[in-house]
Amino acid sequence: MAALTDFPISRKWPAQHPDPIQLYSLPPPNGVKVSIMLEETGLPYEPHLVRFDANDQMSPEFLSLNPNNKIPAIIDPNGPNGESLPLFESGAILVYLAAKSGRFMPEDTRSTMKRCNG
Ligand SMILES: N[C@@H](CCC(=O)N[C@@H](CS)C(=O)NCC(=O)O)C(=O)O
Repeated sequence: MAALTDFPISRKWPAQHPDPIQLYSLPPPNGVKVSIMLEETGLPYEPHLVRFDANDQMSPEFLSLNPNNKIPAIIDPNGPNGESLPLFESGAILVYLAAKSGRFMPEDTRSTMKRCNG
């Protein structure tokens, strides 16, 4: 089972608190939507600023988490089965956080979509 310190990104952005979700991001829309989701779900997280003006997204440490050099990315040290889960792509992160928190995702997607579509 990988510990947070096994991820090279934690060398450039060390965790002050190793238990909460680690967020690597900054405020453009793709970053903000994950920050909003974390705030709305109340899931504890530790933010780390990825500075575009320093080209942080191209650093080997960041690329080890997301080879696409895009924010946002997260590591959940307490992912499924208690294992660390690294994740990138804002949509995938939103779905994961909805599932983890049990919020913002309908239990019955089909009937919800029928209601939306009339
Ligand atoms: N499909 C990706 C897009 C992420 C994305 O485009 N991130 C931009 C900022 S909003 C980025 O990191 N750009 C840095 C770069 O391209 O070097 C997602 O939804 O997460």
